[in-house]
Amino acid sequence: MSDLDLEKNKFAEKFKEAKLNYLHNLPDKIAEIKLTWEHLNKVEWRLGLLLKMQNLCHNLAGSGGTFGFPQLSEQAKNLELALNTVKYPDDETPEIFKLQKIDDLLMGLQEVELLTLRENEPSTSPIHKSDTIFIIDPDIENAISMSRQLMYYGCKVKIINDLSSLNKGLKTAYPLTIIIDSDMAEKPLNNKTIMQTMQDDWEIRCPIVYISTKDDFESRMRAIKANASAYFTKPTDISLLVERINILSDTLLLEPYRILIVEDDQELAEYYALILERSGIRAFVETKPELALNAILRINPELVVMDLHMPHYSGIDLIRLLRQHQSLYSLPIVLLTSETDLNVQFLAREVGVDDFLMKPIEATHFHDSVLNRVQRARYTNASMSKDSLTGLFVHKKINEFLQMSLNLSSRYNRHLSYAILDIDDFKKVNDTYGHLMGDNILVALSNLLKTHIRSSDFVGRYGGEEFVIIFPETSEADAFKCIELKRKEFAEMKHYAKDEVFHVTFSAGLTSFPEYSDMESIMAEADKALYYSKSHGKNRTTIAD
Ligand code: GH3
Ligand code: MG
Ligand code: MG
Ligand code: MG
Repeated sequence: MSDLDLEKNKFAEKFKEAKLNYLHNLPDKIAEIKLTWEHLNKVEWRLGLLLKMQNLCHNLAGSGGTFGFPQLSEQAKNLELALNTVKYPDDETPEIFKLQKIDDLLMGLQEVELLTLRENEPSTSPIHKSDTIFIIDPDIENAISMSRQLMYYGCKVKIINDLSSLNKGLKTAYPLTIIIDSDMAEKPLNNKTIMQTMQDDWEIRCPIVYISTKDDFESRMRAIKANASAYFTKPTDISLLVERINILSDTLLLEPYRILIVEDDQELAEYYALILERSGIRAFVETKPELALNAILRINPELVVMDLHMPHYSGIDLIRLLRQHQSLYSLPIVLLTSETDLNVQFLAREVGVDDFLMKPIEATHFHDSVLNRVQRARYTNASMSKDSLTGLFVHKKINEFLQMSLNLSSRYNRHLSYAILDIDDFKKVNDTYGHLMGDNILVALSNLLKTHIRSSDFVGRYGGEEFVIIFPETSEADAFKCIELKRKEFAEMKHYAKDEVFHVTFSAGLTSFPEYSDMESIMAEADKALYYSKSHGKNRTTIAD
Protein backbone atom coordinates (compact mmCIF):
# COMPACT_ATOMS: atom_id res chain seq x y z
CA MET A 1 0.00 0.00 0.00
CA SER A 2 1.40 3.40 -0.91
CA ASP A 3 1.78 6.20 1.61
CA LEU A 4 -1.03 8.04 -0.05
CA ASP A 5 -3.35 5.06 0.24
CA LEU A 6 -2.38 4.70 3.87
CA GLU A 7 -3.21 8.36 4.45
CA LYS A 8 -6.55 7.92 2.73
CA ASN A 9 -7.35 4.86 4.79
CA LYS A 10 -6.50 6.62 7.99
CA PHE A 11 -8.69 9.51 7.02
CA ALA A 12 -11.61 7.23 6.15
CA GLU A 13 -11.22 5.51 9.48
CA LYS A 14 -11.15 8.82 11.36
CA PHE A 15 -14.11 10.13 9.42
CA LYS A 16 -16.12 7.04 10.24
CA GLU A 17 -15.31 7.46 13.88
CA ALA A 18 -16.26 11.14 13.84
CA LYS A 19 -19.49 10.29 12.09
CA LEU A 20 -20.42 7.74 14.74
CA ASN A 21 -19.56 10.23 17.41
CA TYR A 22 -21.73 12.79 15.70
CA LEU A 23 -24.68 10.38 15.59
CA HIS A 24 -24.16 9.60 19.23
CA ASN A 25 -24.47 13.27 20.18
CA LEU A 26 -27.26 14.06 17.77
CA PRO A 27 -30.18 13.35 20.15
CA ASP A 28 -28.75 15.78 22.71
CA LYS A 29 -28.37 18.49 20.10
CA ILE A 30 -31.94 18.13 18.93
CA ALA A 31 -33.23 17.89 22.50
CA GLU A 32 -31.58 21.20 23.24
CA ILE A 33 -33.37 22.82 20.31
CA LYS A 34 -36.64 21.29 21.44
CA LEU A 35 -36.21 22.39 25.04
CA THR A 36 -35.32 25.92 24.00
CA TRP A 37 -38.47 26.08 21.92
CA GLU A 38 -40.56 24.78 24.80
CA HIS A 39 -39.04 27.31 27.13
CA LEU A 40 -39.87 30.06 24.65
CA ASN A 41 -43.47 28.90 24.36
CA LYS A 42 -44.25 27.96 27.87
CA VAL A 43 -42.04 30.01 30.12
CA GLU A 44 -41.08 33.27 28.47
CA TRP A 45 -40.73 34.65 25.00
CA ARG A 46 -37.29 36.24 24.72
CA LEU A 47 -35.48 37.34 21.61
CA GLY A 48 -32.14 36.20 23.05
CA LEU A 49 -33.35 32.65 23.45
CA LEU A 50 -34.84 32.65 20.00
CA LEU A 51 -31.48 33.69 18.56
CA LYS A 52 -29.84 30.89 20.51
CA MET A 53 -32.27 28.40 19.03
CA GLN A 54 -31.68 29.77 15.56
CA ASN A 55 -27.96 29.40 16.08
CA LEU A 56 -28.35 25.78 17.19
CA CYS A 57 -30.36 25.07 14.04
CA HIS A 58 -27.76 26.81 11.93
CA ASN A 59 -24.99 24.68 13.38
CA LEU A 60 -26.99 21.52 12.90
CA ALA A 61 -27.66 22.39 9.27
CA GLY A 62 -23.93 22.85 8.73
CA SER A 63 -22.70 19.79 10.57
CA GLY A 64 -25.44 17.56 9.13
CA GLY A 65 -24.15 18.42 5.68
CA THR A 66 -20.55 17.85 6.69
CA PHE A 67 -21.18 14.36 7.99
CA GLY A 68 -23.28 13.31 5.05
CA PHE A 69 -26.84 13.65 6.33
CA PRO A 70 -28.42 15.98 3.78
CA GLN A 71 -32.01 15.42 4.94
CA LEU A 72 -31.13 16.40 8.46
CA SER A 73 -29.27 19.42 7.22
CA GLU A 74 -32.18 20.57 5.08
CA GLN A 75 -34.74 20.15 7.82
CA ALA A 76 -32.58 22.14 10.23
CA LYS A 77 -32.09 24.83 7.59
CA ASN A 78 -35.87 25.12 7.07
CA LEU A 79 -36.35 25.49 10.78
CA GLU A 80 -33.66 28.15 10.96
CA LEU A 81 -35.36 30.10 8.19
CA ALA A 82 -38.83 29.72 9.71
CA LEU A 83 -37.58 31.20 12.95
CA ASN A 84 -37.04 34.48 11.06
CA THR A 85 -40.82 34.82 10.78
CA VAL A 86 -41.21 35.07 14.56
CA LYS A 87 -38.23 37.28 15.23
CA TYR A 88 -39.85 40.41 16.66
CA PRO A 89 -37.48 42.87 18.29
CA ASP A 90 -39.70 43.73 21.28
CA ASP A 91 -40.19 40.23 22.74
CA GLU A 92 -43.77 40.31 21.48
CA THR A 93 -45.47 36.86 21.29
CA PRO A 94 -46.01 35.80 17.67
CA GLU A 95 -49.27 34.68 16.06
CA ILE A 96 -50.36 31.14 16.79
CA PHE A 97 -50.27 29.93 13.17
CA LYS A 98 -46.62 30.90 12.86
CA LEU A 99 -45.86 29.03 16.06
CA GLN A 100 -47.63 25.98 14.72
CA LYS A 101 -45.60 26.05 11.53
CA ILE A 102 -42.47 25.88 13.67
CA ASP A 103 -43.98 23.12 15.82
CA ASP A 104 -44.48 21.14 12.63
CA LEU A 105 -40.95 21.72 11.41
CA LEU A 106 -39.58 20.73 14.79
CA MET A 107 -41.60 17.56 14.69
CA GLY A 108 -40.25 16.95 11.19
CA LEU A 109 -36.73 17.41 12.51
CA GLN A 110 -37.35 14.76 15.16
CA GLU A 111 -38.66 12.41 12.50
CA VAL A 112 -35.54 12.92 10.41
CA GLU A 113 -33.47 12.36 13.53
CA LEU A 114 -35.13 9.01 14.13
CA LEU A 115 -34.77 8.04 10.50
CA THR A 116 -31.11 9.03 10.44
CA LEU A 117 -30.37 7.10 13.60
CA ARG A 118 -32.26 4.06 12.42
CA GLU A 119 -30.61 4.05 9.01
CA ASN A 120 -27.19 4.31 10.54
CA GLU A 121 -27.62 1.85 13.34
CA PRO A 122 -24.29 0.04 13.54
CA SER A 123 -23.92 -3.73 13.19
CA THR A 124 -27.53 -4.64 12.44
CA SER A 125 -28.07 -5.17 8.77
CA PRO A 126 -31.10 -3.30 7.51
CA ILE A 127 -34.25 -5.37 7.51
CA HIS A 128 -36.95 -4.09 5.26
CA LYS A 129 -40.60 -4.29 5.82
CA SER A 130 -42.24 -5.66 2.71
CA ASP A 131 -45.85 -5.30 1.66
CA THR A 132 -46.27 -9.02 1.03
CA ILE A 133 -48.36 -11.42 3.09
CA PHE A 134 -46.87 -14.91 3.55
CA ILE A 135 -49.22 -17.86 3.57
CA ILE A 136 -47.91 -21.09 5.07
CA ASP A 137 -50.33 -23.94 4.51
CA PRO A 138 -49.53 -27.54 3.51
CA ASP A 139 -52.88 -27.75 1.77
CA ILE A 140 -51.76 -26.08 -1.41
CA GLU A 141 -55.25 -25.73 -2.84
CA ASN A 142 -56.37 -23.96 0.27
CA ALA A 143 -53.34 -21.68 0.09
CA ILE A 144 -54.04 -20.80 -3.52
CA SER A 145 -57.70 -20.12 -2.92
CA MET A 146 -56.89 -17.87 0.02
CA SER A 147 -54.23 -15.98 -1.89
CA ARG A 148 -56.67 -15.39 -4.80
CA GLN A 149 -59.21 -13.91 -2.43
CA LEU A 150 -56.61 -11.77 -0.69
CA MET A 151 -55.45 -10.45 -4.04
CA TYR A 152 -58.98 -9.26 -4.69
CA TYR A 153 -58.43 -6.94 -1.75
CA GLY A 154 -55.28 -5.61 -3.35
CA CYS A 155 -52.91 -7.60 -1.10
CA LYS A 156 -49.61 -8.99 -2.36
CA VAL A 157 -49.29 -12.62 -1.40
CA LYS A 158 -46.58 -15.26 -1.40
CA ILE A 159 -47.15 -18.92 -0.65
CA ILE A 160 -44.33 -20.47 1.34
CA ASN A 161 -43.90 -24.20 1.23
CA ASP A 162 -40.47 -24.56 2.73
CA LEU A 163 -39.99 -23.38 6.30
CA SER A 164 -36.22 -23.13 6.20
CA SER A 165 -36.49 -20.69 3.32
CA LEU A 166 -38.92 -18.68 5.44
CA ASN A 167 -36.44 -18.38 8.29
CA LYS A 168 -33.74 -17.27 5.90
CA GLY A 169 -36.06 -14.83 4.17
CA LEU A 170 -37.00 -13.21 7.47
CA LYS A 171 -33.41 -12.09 7.94
CA THR A 172 -33.56 -9.70 5.01
CA ALA A 173 -37.19 -8.71 4.78
CA TYR A 174 -40.09 -9.27 7.04
CA PRO A 175 -43.54 -9.70 5.56
CA LEU A 176 -46.57 -7.58 6.30
CA THR A 177 -48.11 -10.56 8.07
CA ILE A 178 -47.60 -14.31 8.28
CA ILE A 179 -50.72 -16.42 7.94
CA ILE A 180 -50.02 -19.94 9.08
CA ASP A 181 -52.17 -23.03 9.27
CA SER A 182 -52.14 -24.06 12.91
CA ASP A 183 -52.16 -27.83 12.25
CA MET A 184 -48.93 -27.24 10.38
CA ALA A 185 -47.59 -24.99 13.13
CA GLU A 186 -48.12 -27.67 15.73
CA LYS A 187 -45.94 -30.16 13.88
CA PRO A 188 -42.56 -30.88 15.45
CA LEU A 189 -39.35 -29.25 14.21
CA ASN A 190 -36.18 -29.97 16.23
CA ASN A 191 -37.68 -31.06 19.60
CA LYS A 192 -40.23 -28.28 19.57
CA THR A 193 -43.30 -27.48 17.57
CA ILE A 194 -42.92 -25.11 14.64
CA MET A 195 -45.08 -22.68 16.59
CA GLN A 196 -42.69 -22.71 19.55
CA THR A 197 -39.64 -22.52 17.32
CA MET A 198 -40.99 -19.44 15.60
CA GLN A 199 -41.72 -17.88 18.97
CA ASP A 200 -38.44 -18.78 20.70
CA ASP A 201 -35.76 -18.95 18.04
CA TRP A 202 -36.77 -16.78 15.13
CA GLU A 203 -36.90 -13.08 15.30
CA ILE A 204 -40.28 -12.44 13.78
CA ARG A 205 -41.13 -8.78 13.50
CA CYS A 206 -44.57 -8.96 12.03
CA PRO A 207 -47.99 -10.11 13.13
CA ILE A 208 -48.67 -13.86 12.97
CA VAL A 209 -52.21 -14.97 12.20
CA TYR A 210 -53.16 -18.58 12.92
CA ILE A 211 -55.84 -20.29 10.87
CA SER A 212 -57.26 -23.41 12.40
CA THR A 213 -59.89 -26.07 12.03
CA LYS A 214 -60.10 -26.18 15.84
CA ASP A 215 -62.06 -23.77 17.95
CA ASP A 216 -61.33 -25.13 21.43
CA PHE A 217 -59.85 -23.20 24.32
CA GLU A 218 -56.61 -25.20 24.46
CA SER A 219 -55.74 -24.61 20.79
CA ARG A 220 -56.45 -20.92 21.10
CA MET A 221 -54.35 -20.76 24.28
CA ARG A 222 -51.40 -22.44 22.56
CA ALA A 223 -51.58 -19.84 19.82
CA ILE A 224 -51.68 -17.04 22.38
CA LYS A 225 -48.61 -18.47 24.10
CA ALA A 226 -46.84 -18.51 20.74
CA ASN A 227 -47.52 -14.79 20.37
CA ALA A 228 -50.37 -15.06 17.89
CA SER A 229 -51.73 -11.67 16.89
CA ALA A 230 -54.99 -13.21 15.70
CA TYR A 231 -56.73 -16.57 15.44
CA PHE A 232 -59.28 -17.45 12.78
CA THR A 233 -61.19 -20.66 12.27
CA LYS A 234 -61.74 -22.33 8.92
CA PRO A 235 -63.57 -21.56 6.70
CA THR A 236 -62.21 -18.07 7.10
CA ASP A 237 -64.11 -14.89 6.39
CA ILE A 238 -61.55 -13.14 4.20
CA SER A 239 -62.99 -9.67 4.63
CA LEU A 240 -62.58 -9.94 8.40
CA LEU A 241 -59.11 -11.36 7.93
CA VAL A 242 -58.08 -8.46 5.72
CA GLU A 243 -59.53 -5.95 8.12
CA ARG A 244 -57.56 -7.50 10.94
CA ILE A 245 -54.35 -7.53 8.92
CA ASN A 246 -54.84 -3.88 8.07
CA ILE A 247 -55.31 -2.96 11.68
CA LEU A 248 -52.48 -5.18 12.91
CA SER A 249 -49.96 -3.91 10.43
CA ASP A 250 -51.13 -0.38 11.08
CA THR A 251 -50.76 -0.93 14.76
CA LEU A 252 -47.38 -2.50 14.57
CA LEU A 253 -45.66 -0.80 11.73
CA LEU A 254 -47.13 2.46 10.59
CA GLU A 255 -47.96 5.59 12.52
CA PRO A 256 -46.46 6.04 15.97
CA TYR A 257 -49.05 6.41 18.73
CA ARG A 258 -49.78 9.95 19.87
CA ILE A 259 -50.13 10.52 23.59
CA LEU A 260 -50.63 13.71 25.53
CA ILE A 261 -49.42 13.99 29.11
CA VAL A 262 -51.10 16.70 31.18
CA GLU A 263 -49.02 17.08 34.32
CA ASP A 264 -48.10 20.28 36.12
CA ASP A 265 -44.74 18.99 37.30
CA GLN A 266 -42.53 19.64 34.30
CA GLU A 267 -39.78 17.26 35.31
CA LEU A 268 -42.14 14.43 36.02
CA ALA A 269 -43.99 15.06 32.78
CA GLU A 270 -40.77 14.93 30.78
CA TYR A 271 -39.78 11.76 32.56
CA TYR A 272 -43.05 10.07 31.59
CA ALA A 273 -42.66 11.31 28.04
CA LEU A 274 -39.15 9.90 27.89
CA ILE A 275 -40.32 6.46 29.03
CA LEU A 276 -42.86 6.39 26.23
CA GLU A 277 -40.63 7.85 23.56
CA ARG A 278 -38.02 5.16 24.07
CA SER A 279 -40.33 2.69 22.37
CA GLY A 280 -41.27 5.00 19.54
CA ILE A 281 -44.47 6.40 21.00
CA ARG A 282 -44.85 10.09 20.35
CA ALA A 283 -45.47 11.75 23.70
CA PHE A 284 -46.47 15.39 24.06
CA VAL A 285 -46.40 17.32 27.30
CA GLU A 286 -48.72 20.04 28.56
CA THR A 287 -47.96 21.43 32.00
CA LYS A 288 -50.73 24.02 32.12
CA PRO A 289 -54.20 22.52 32.63
CA GLU A 290 -55.83 25.59 31.09
CA LEU A 291 -54.04 24.84 27.82
CA ALA A 292 -54.96 21.15 27.77
CA LEU A 293 -58.04 21.53 25.59
CA ASN A 294 -56.10 23.52 23.01
CA ALA A 295 -53.30 20.99 23.06
CA ILE A 296 -55.75 18.14 22.50
CA LEU A 297 -57.41 19.83 19.56
CA ARG A 298 -54.02 20.62 18.02
CA ILE A 299 -52.27 17.30 18.66
CA ASN A 300 -55.25 14.98 18.29
CA PRO A 301 -53.85 12.40 20.72
CA GLU A 302 -55.16 8.86 20.86
CA LEU A 303 -54.89 8.85 24.64
CA VAL A 304 -54.48 11.41 27.39
CA VAL A 305 -52.60 10.74 30.61
CA MET A 306 -53.68 13.27 33.21
CA ASP A 307 -52.53 14.23 36.64
CA LEU A 308 -55.30 14.44 39.26
CA HIS A 309 -53.89 17.26 41.38
CA MET A 310 -52.84 20.38 39.57
CA PRO A 311 -52.73 24.00 40.72
CA HIS A 312 -56.01 25.96 40.30
CA TYR A 313 -57.85 23.15 38.54
CA SER A 314 -58.52 19.58 39.49
CA GLY A 315 -58.11 16.82 36.95
CA ILE A 316 -61.76 15.88 37.56
CA ASP A 317 -63.05 19.32 36.57
CA LEU A 318 -60.81 19.37 33.55
CA ILE A 319 -62.11 15.99 32.37
CA ARG A 320 -65.66 17.23 32.86
CA LEU A 321 -64.88 20.17 30.65
CA LEU A 322 -63.24 17.99 27.97
CA ARG A 323 -66.15 15.57 27.93
CA GLN A 324 -68.50 18.43 27.06
CA HIS A 325 -66.87 18.54 23.65
CA GLN A 326 -68.72 16.19 21.36
CA SER A 327 -65.57 15.14 19.55
CA LEU A 328 -63.75 14.30 22.79
CA TYR A 329 -66.53 12.25 24.26
CA SER A 330 -64.80 8.94 23.68
CA LEU A 331 -61.16 10.05 23.96
CA PRO A 332 -59.51 7.60 26.40
CA ILE A 333 -58.26 9.33 29.54
CA VAL A 334 -56.03 7.71 32.12
CA LEU A 335 -55.73 9.46 35.46
CA LEU A 336 -52.41 9.52 37.28
CA THR A 337 -53.08 9.75 40.96
CA SER A 338 -51.78 9.06 44.42
CA GLU A 339 -55.37 9.21 45.64
CA THR A 340 -56.41 6.01 47.34
CA ASP A 341 -59.77 7.37 48.46
CA LEU A 342 -62.40 5.22 46.76
CA ASN A 343 -64.92 8.07 46.70
CA VAL A 344 -62.62 10.12 44.53
CA GLN A 345 -62.13 7.16 42.22
CA PHE A 346 -65.89 6.68 41.88
CA LEU A 347 -66.33 10.34 41.11
CA ALA A 348 -63.61 10.10 38.49
CA ARG A 349 -65.29 7.12 36.82
CA GLU A 350 -68.52 9.05 36.79
CA VAL A 351 -67.06 11.93 34.81
CA GLY A 352 -65.49 9.56 32.31
CA VAL A 353 -62.03 8.47 33.44
CA ASP A 354 -61.17 5.18 31.78
CA ASP A 355 -58.40 4.00 34.02
CA PHE A 356 -56.19 4.89 36.98
CA LEU A 357 -52.48 4.62 37.43
CA MET A 358 -51.15 4.93 40.96
CA LYS A 359 -48.22 7.24 41.68
CA PRO A 360 -45.43 6.47 42.21
CA ILE A 361 -45.32 4.13 39.26
CA GLU A 362 -42.51 2.02 37.89
CA ALA A 363 -41.32 2.93 34.42
CA THR A 364 -42.09 -0.40 32.74
CA HIS A 365 -45.49 -0.62 34.37
CA PHE A 366 -46.32 2.89 33.20
CA HIS A 367 -45.11 2.15 29.70
CA ASP A 368 -46.97 -1.14 29.35
CA SER A 369 -50.25 0.14 30.76
CA VAL A 370 -50.25 3.13 28.46
CA LEU A 371 -49.27 1.05 25.43
CA ASN A 372 -52.03 -1.49 26.07
CA ARG A 373 -54.62 1.22 26.39
CA VAL A 374 -53.62 3.07 23.28
CA GLN A 375 -53.44 -0.10 21.19
CA ARG A 376 -56.97 -1.00 22.11
CA ALA A 377 -58.12 2.54 21.51
CA ARG A 378 -56.69 2.55 18.00
CA TYR A 379 -58.22 -0.81 17.21
CA THR A 380 -61.70 0.19 18.38
CA ASN A 381 -61.46 3.48 16.59
CA ALA A 382 -60.51 1.84 13.32
CA SER A 383 -63.21 -0.79 13.52
CA MET A 384 -65.87 1.82 14.26
CA SER A 385 -65.03 4.18 11.47
CA LYS A 386 -64.23 1.70 8.69
CA ASP A 387 -66.57 -0.55 6.76
CA SER A 388 -65.64 -4.19 7.32
CA LEU A 389 -66.09 -5.38 3.72
CA THR A 390 -64.16 -2.66 1.93
CA GLY A 391 -62.10 -0.98 4.64
CA LEU A 392 -63.52 2.36 3.53
CA PHE A 393 -64.88 4.99 5.89
CA VAL A 394 -68.50 4.62 6.93
CA HIS A 395 -71.41 7.01 6.44
CA LYS A 396 -70.92 8.87 9.72
CA LYS A 397 -67.22 9.50 9.04
CA ILE A 398 -67.95 10.75 5.53
CA ASN A 399 -70.32 13.38 6.92
CA GLU A 400 -67.83 14.41 9.59
CA PHE A 401 -65.02 14.73 7.08
CA LEU A 402 -67.17 16.68 4.62
CA GLN A 403 -68.22 19.13 7.32
CA MET A 404 -64.64 19.63 8.45
CA SER A 405 -63.32 20.09 4.91
CA LEU A 406 -66.11 22.53 4.13
CA ASN A 407 -65.23 24.61 7.18
CA LEU A 408 -61.60 24.73 6.10
CA SER A 409 -62.48 25.54 2.50
CA SER A 410 -64.71 28.43 3.43
CA ARG A 411 -62.25 29.79 5.98
CA TYR A 412 -59.32 29.72 3.58
CA ASN A 413 -61.31 30.26 0.41
CA ARG A 414 -60.27 27.03 -1.27
CA HIS A 415 -62.00 24.68 -3.70
CA LEU A 416 -63.54 21.43 -2.58
CA SER A 417 -65.13 18.74 -4.75
CA TYR A 418 -67.56 16.02 -3.78
CA ALA A 419 -68.52 12.99 -5.87
CA ILE A 420 -71.05 10.25 -5.37
CA LEU A 421 -70.69 6.98 -7.31
CA ASP A 422 -73.24 4.22 -7.77
CA ILE A 423 -72.62 0.88 -9.49
CA ASP A 424 -74.83 0.31 -12.54
CA ASP A 425 -77.32 -2.55 -12.52
CA PHE A 426 -75.72 -4.11 -9.53
CA LYS A 427 -78.83 -6.02 -8.62
CA LYS A 428 -78.47 -7.87 -11.93
CA VAL A 429 -74.81 -8.66 -11.15
CA ASN A 430 -75.84 -10.22 -7.83
CA ASP A 431 -78.72 -12.10 -9.42
CA THR A 432 -76.60 -13.47 -12.26
CA TYR A 433 -73.27 -14.22 -10.57
CA GLY A 434 -74.18 -14.49 -6.92
CA HIS A 435 -73.83 -12.28 -3.87
CA LEU A 436 -70.23 -13.35 -3.19
CA MET A 437 -69.13 -12.20 -6.62
CA GLY A 438 -71.04 -8.97 -5.92
CA ASP A 439 -69.00 -8.52 -2.75
CA ASN A 440 -65.75 -9.13 -4.63
CA ILE A 441 -66.67 -6.41 -7.08
CA LEU A 442 -67.42 -3.97 -4.28
CA VAL A 443 -63.97 -4.69 -2.88
CA ALA A 444 -62.30 -4.33 -6.27
CA LEU A 445 -63.94 -0.95 -6.83
CA SER A 446 -62.96 0.21 -3.32
CA ASN A 447 -59.34 -0.65 -4.01
CA LEU A 448 -59.42 1.09 -7.34
CA LEU A 449 -60.83 4.22 -5.71
CA LYS A 450 -58.23 4.15 -2.95
CA THR A 451 -55.21 3.85 -5.20
CA HIS A 452 -53.55 6.78 -6.91
CA ILE A 453 -55.54 9.41 -5.12
CA ARG A 454 -53.83 12.03 -3.00
CA SER A 455 -53.49 11.15 0.64
CA SER A 456 -55.63 14.14 1.52
CA ASP A 457 -58.54 12.77 -0.55
CA PHE A 458 -61.15 10.79 1.27
CA VAL A 459 -63.00 7.69 0.05
CA GLY A 460 -66.04 6.28 1.85
CA ARG A 461 -68.76 3.73 1.31
CA TYR A 462 -72.07 5.43 1.75
CA GLY A 463 -73.96 2.17 1.93
CA GLY A 464 -74.82 -0.69 -0.44
CA GLU A 465 -73.14 -0.02 -3.78
CA GLU A 466 -72.75 3.74 -3.31
CA PHE A 467 -69.38 5.40 -2.75
CA VAL A 468 -68.27 8.94 -1.97
CA ILE A 469 -65.02 10.71 -2.73
CA ILE A 470 -64.20 14.04 -1.13
CA PHE A 471 -61.42 16.04 -2.79
CA PRO A 472 -60.16 18.89 -0.58
CA GLU A 473 -58.51 21.81 -2.39
CA THR A 474 -59.48 20.41 -5.77
CA SER A 475 -61.37 22.18 -8.53
CA GLU A 476 -64.40 20.61 -10.16
CA ALA A 477 -62.49 20.18 -13.42
CA ASP A 478 -59.65 18.26 -11.74
CA ALA A 479 -62.01 16.07 -9.73
CA PHE A 480 -63.94 15.34 -12.92
CA LYS A 481 -60.75 14.17 -14.63
CA CYS A 482 -59.91 11.91 -11.72
CA ILE A 483 -63.36 10.30 -11.63
CA GLU A 484 -63.48 9.80 -15.36
CA LEU A 485 -60.15 8.03 -15.19
CA LYS A 486 -61.44 5.76 -12.45
CA ARG A 487 -64.69 5.17 -14.35
CA LYS A 488 -62.87 4.02 -17.48
CA GLU A 489 -60.45 1.89 -15.52
CA PHE A 490 -63.30 0.20 -13.68
CA ALA A 491 -65.29 -0.44 -16.85
CA GLU A 492 -62.25 -2.17 -18.35
CA MET A 493 -61.66 -4.37 -15.33
CA LYS A 494 -62.38 -8.01 -16.08
CA HIS A 495 -64.41 -10.16 -13.70
CA TYR A 496 -64.33 -13.92 -13.97
CA ALA A 497 -67.41 -16.07 -13.47
CA LYS A 498 -67.38 -19.84 -14.08
CA ASP A 499 -67.12 -19.75 -17.86
CA GLU A 500 -67.58 -16.11 -18.60
CA VAL A 501 -65.72 -12.84 -18.42
CA PHE A 502 -67.87 -9.80 -17.73
CA HIS A 503 -67.60 -6.08 -17.00
CA VAL A 504 -69.31 -3.76 -14.56
CA THR A 505 -69.64 0.04 -14.67
CA PHE A 506 -70.59 2.90 -12.38
CA SER A 507 -72.25 6.30 -12.74
CA ALA A 508 -71.24 9.43 -10.88
CA GLY A 509 -72.49 12.88 -9.87
CA LEU A 510 -70.13 15.72 -8.96
CA THR A 511 -70.55 19.00 -7.05
CA SER A 512 -68.10 21.47 -5.67
CA PHE A 513 -67.52 24.36 -3.31
CA PRO A 514 -67.91 27.35 -3.71
CA GLU A 515 -70.58 26.66 -6.38
CA TYR A 516 -72.55 25.05 -3.55
CA SER A 517 -71.67 26.16 -0.09
CA ASP A 518 -73.52 24.09 2.49
CA MET A 519 -73.38 20.40 3.17
CA GLU A 520 -77.04 19.72 2.36
CA SER A 521 -76.99 21.28 -1.08
CA ILE A 522 -73.60 19.78 -1.97
CA MET A 523 -74.96 16.32 -1.26
CA ALA A 524 -78.41 16.85 -2.76
CA GLU A 525 -77.05 18.35 -5.99
CA ALA A 526 -74.53 15.52 -6.38
CA ASP A 527 -77.43 13.08 -6.02
CA LYS A 528 -79.36 14.93 -8.73
CA ALA A 529 -76.33 14.83 -11.03
CA LEU A 530 -75.97 11.10 -10.38
CA TYR A 531 -79.64 10.63 -11.23
CA TYR A 532 -79.03 12.46 -14.49
CA SER A 533 -76.17 10.03 -15.31
CA LYS A 534 -78.43 7.08 -14.53
CA SER A 535 -81.25 8.32 -16.73
CA HIS A 536 -78.91 9.17 -19.61
CA GLY A 537 -77.40 5.79 -20.33
CA LYS A 538 -75.33 5.19 -17.14
CA ASN A 539 -71.52 4.65 -17.14
CA ARG A 540 -70.94 8.41 -17.13
CA THR A 541 -70.13 11.34 -14.83
CA THR A 542 -72.34 14.43 -14.57
CA ILE A 543 -71.36 17.76 -13.03
CA ALA A 544 -74.18 19.51 -11.13
CA ASP A 545 -75.29 22.70 -12.82
P1 GH3 B 1 -78.85 1.26 -10.92
O1 GH3 B 1 -78.00 1.12 -12.13
O2 GH3 B 1 -80.07 2.05 -11.17
O3 GH3 B 1 -78.08 1.77 -9.75
O4 GH3 B 1 -79.36 -0.23 -10.58
P2 GH3 B 1 -78.90 -1.13 -9.38
O5 GH3 B 1 -79.38 -2.49 -9.64
O6 GH3 B 1 -77.45 -0.98 -9.17
O7 GH3 B 1 -79.62 -0.42 -8.15
P3 GH3 B 1 -80.59 -0.92 -7.04
O8 GH3 B 1 -80.60 0.18 -6.01
O9 GH3 B 1 -81.90 -1.35 -7.59
O10 GH3 B 1 -79.91 -2.19 -6.39
C1 GH3 B 1 -78.74 -2.12 -5.66
C2 GH3 B 1 -78.32 -3.51 -5.36
O11 GH3 B 1 -77.07 -3.54 -4.66
C3 GH3 B 1 -79.29 -4.23 -4.48
C4 GH3 B 1 -78.47 -4.97 -3.48
O12 GH3 B 1 -78.74 -6.34 -3.52
C5 GH3 B 1 -77.04 -4.74 -3.90
N1 GH3 B 1 -76.17 -4.57 -2.76
C6 GH3 B 1 -76.19 -3.61 -1.81
N2 GH3 B 1 -75.24 -3.83 -0.89
C7 GH3 B 1 -74.59 -4.97 -1.25
C8 GH3 B 1 -73.50 -5.72 -0.69
O13 GH3 B 1 -72.94 -5.39 0.35
N3 GH3 B 1 -73.09 -6.82 -1.36
C9 GH3 B 1 -73.70 -7.23 -2.52
N4 GH3 B 1 -73.23 -8.30 -3.12
N5 GH3 B 1 -74.72 -6.53 -3.04
C10 GH3 B 1 -75.17 -5.43 -2.44
MG1 MG C 1 -49.63 17.57 40.31
MG1 MG D 1 -77.90 2.51 -5.38
MG1 MG E 1 -76.74 0.90 -8.51
